[in-house]
Amino acid sequence: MLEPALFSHGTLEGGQLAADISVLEIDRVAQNVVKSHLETCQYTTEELKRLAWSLYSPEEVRALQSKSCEAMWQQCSLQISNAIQYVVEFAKRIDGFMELCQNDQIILLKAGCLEVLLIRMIRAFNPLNNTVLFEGKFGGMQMFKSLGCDDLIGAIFELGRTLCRLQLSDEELALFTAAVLLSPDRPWLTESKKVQKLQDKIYVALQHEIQKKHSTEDKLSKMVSKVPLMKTICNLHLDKLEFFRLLHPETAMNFPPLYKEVFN
Ligand code: CLR
Repeated sequence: MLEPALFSHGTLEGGQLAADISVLEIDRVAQNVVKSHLETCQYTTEELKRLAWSLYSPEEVRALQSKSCEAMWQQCSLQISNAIQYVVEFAKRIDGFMELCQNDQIILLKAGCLEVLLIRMIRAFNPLNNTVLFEGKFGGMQMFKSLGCDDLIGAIFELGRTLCRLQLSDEELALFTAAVLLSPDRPWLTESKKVQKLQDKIYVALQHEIQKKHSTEDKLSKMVSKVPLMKTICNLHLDKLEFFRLLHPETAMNFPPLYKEVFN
C-alpha cells in the first residue's frame, strides 16, 4: 500500500529543482557567476592567446630543471598562492557566498580552491603541445622535474588534457568552478543545506547553459565525472607537501602565507 504523504513527496522530487527555480532566477545566477569569473580570472582570453606563443626555450627549461627542489617549490607555491587570491575574490562575488557563516566560507575555500585552480588551468593549458602557463611563459611538464613530484605533475597534465577535450566555454567554466566551490559534502560544514541550495541553482544554470549549444552528448555528467580525479590530485598534493615539509621545514615555513593557510 502506498503511503500518501510519502508518495506525493516522491513524485515531487524529480521536478523539484526545475519547479522551485524560475527561469529568471537561473539567468540571474548565471549572470552573476559568469561576471564574477570574468572579473577574477587573472588572465583574459586575449592575453592567454598572445601568451601561448611565448614558450620556454630548451635552455630556460634546463635552468628550471637544475634548480634546487626547495627553490622550485618556493616558486610554485608563490604562483599558486597568487592564483588562489583570485579564486577567493571569485568566491566572494558569488551571490550567497558571503551570506554563509564565516566558518563555512573558510571550509569551502580551503577544500575547493585547488580544484577550482585545476579547472581554471584549462584556460592556461595548451593541449596541442602539452604546455601550461608558468611565470609568464608556456612550458611542458619537464620544467617541474626538480620538484620530484613526477606522478603529481603527470596527473595534473593528464587532467588538463582531459578537461580541454570537453571544450568548455568561459560560461561553462565559470558555472562549473562555482558548483565545485559550493560543494555541500565538504566535511565540517555547519550549514550544508544552504550550500546545497546554492549549488543546485548553479547546476541548473550550468545545464541550461550547456543546452543553449544544443549539444546532444551529456556534457554535464562528463564534467562532473572528472571531479573524483581532481580530488585525488588534491590529496596527492597534500601528501607531497607534507613530505616536503618533513625534509625542508625551514623552506616550508617561508611559503606564502595564503598557501600555508589553505594547505596547512
Ligand atoms: C592555473 C590557472 C590560474 C593561473 C595559474 C597559476 C599557477 C599555475 C596554475 C595556473 C596551473 C598549475 C601550475 C601553477 C604553478 C605551478 C603549477 C602550473 C595556470 C604546476 C602544475 C606545479 C605544481 C607543483 C606542486 C608541488 C604544487 O589562473
